[in-house]
Amino acid sequence: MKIKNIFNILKVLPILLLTLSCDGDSDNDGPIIIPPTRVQATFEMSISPSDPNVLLLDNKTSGIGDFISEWDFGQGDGLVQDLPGIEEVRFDTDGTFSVRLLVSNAAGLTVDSKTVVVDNSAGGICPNGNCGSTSTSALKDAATTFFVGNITRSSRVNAGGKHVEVLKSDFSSITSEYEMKMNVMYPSQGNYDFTAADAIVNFGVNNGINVHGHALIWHNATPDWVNDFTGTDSEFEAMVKDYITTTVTRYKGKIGSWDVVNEAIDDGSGNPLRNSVFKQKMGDDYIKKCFQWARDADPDCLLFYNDYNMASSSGKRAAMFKIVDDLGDLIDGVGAQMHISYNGPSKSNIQAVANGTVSRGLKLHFAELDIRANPNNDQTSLTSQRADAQKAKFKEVVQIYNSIPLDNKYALTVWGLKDNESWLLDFWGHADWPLMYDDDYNKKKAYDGFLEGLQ
Ligand code: 9MR
Repeated sequence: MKIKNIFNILKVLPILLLTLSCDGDSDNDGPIIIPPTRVQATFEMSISPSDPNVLLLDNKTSGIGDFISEWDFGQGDGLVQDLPGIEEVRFDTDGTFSVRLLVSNAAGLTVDSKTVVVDNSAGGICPNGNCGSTSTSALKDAATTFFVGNITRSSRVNAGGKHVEVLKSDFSSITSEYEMKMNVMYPSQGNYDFTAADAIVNFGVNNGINVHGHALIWHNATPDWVNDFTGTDSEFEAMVKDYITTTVTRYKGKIGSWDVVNEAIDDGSGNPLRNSVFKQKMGDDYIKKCFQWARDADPDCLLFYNDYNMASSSGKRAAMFKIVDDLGDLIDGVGAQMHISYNGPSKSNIQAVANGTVSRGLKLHFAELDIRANPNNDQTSLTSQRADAQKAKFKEVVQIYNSIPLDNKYALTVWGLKDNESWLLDFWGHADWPLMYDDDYNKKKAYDGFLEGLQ
């Protein structure tokens, strides 16, 4: 609904023709017609300081000659002519609107458009379309009894910029998203490559940020030469021992913990051990051997077993605790990946992971937290209702973690900073918004959920 009155003075002016007189020594002498230039529609918008449901629209289009500017406020009222000064437009209804400025002259039509999101439960028109948090509390400062982690990449820590700024301001622990896995650190036999891992570890050390090592052994990040290993089984085992010893020793004293083995349990019936190349060549006790070599290389480093679906599958959880019990003193903690959704698994199933870990006197790492807001692909944008539900789940997870005894706490690691960087988008192949920051690093409601979970 437009506030100010519209008066219709259409400024249709003639096409600009410029006639120049020339010397006359060319066959092509004569009037030169300079065609009108296209004028690019441009506008700026802001929220009225005196009314959070009023948008201020400022037509910034400039150019040579005359042009007509018209607005489409995206509320079904058609086109209205732009008037001198700033337009004030009310947006009272929740929803997402497309505001367009259409500018035409004799050269044609150009359009500038911007999206307006209104969420009255979040206070009216959302700044930059972000109906999320305006909190200024840093996560790491609010969480005083455990590390708040996130993932990173060497390219991102090397580039600096906003990613690094947010990591440093909100997080007290980092995990390499993929560069501290065997396929990257040990790409060919006898040739280690720690370039990327070094960059990440050094970034953590230099900035006083804990580094969690992830992950020494994972069937899904094993280089081809290891999967196709041509030597004997004892040569294979010696190779794995050398890899673990070399890697853990390299970062001794620099990183606080390692996921020694990741995702060793199969999802199939009975949750047996996955039939990985490590199991095939080293036997069922390959996990114990790997933990022993890691322990020997750095006795002060916390050693974790890390796996997914710990909350949603009681069978897998039981298989995980069986592995953990068999490891005895070789293991310090359980890494429970938290790839979950706004609507599940239930609070009691998440609590069961915490209870099982605490009752064994182990540290708990809620690892790889992301909360899908669109698991059934029934949304094209993050609605206010879904953002609220996602926020509630973030709060629930943090509350459960924050309530365990101090001795069992270690870290809660979120698997990604901004929504558009999440691995889930490619994995599921449709839109989702599973993290705490939107694509522009604005804090979402999920961020407030995390903070509220700490209260
Ligand atoms: O998010 C990670 C993705 O960028 C990597 O390509 C992939 C392979 O290294 O690993 C992803 O992270 C996985 C994590 O290491 C273990 N649990 C499942 C995560 C998602 O696949």
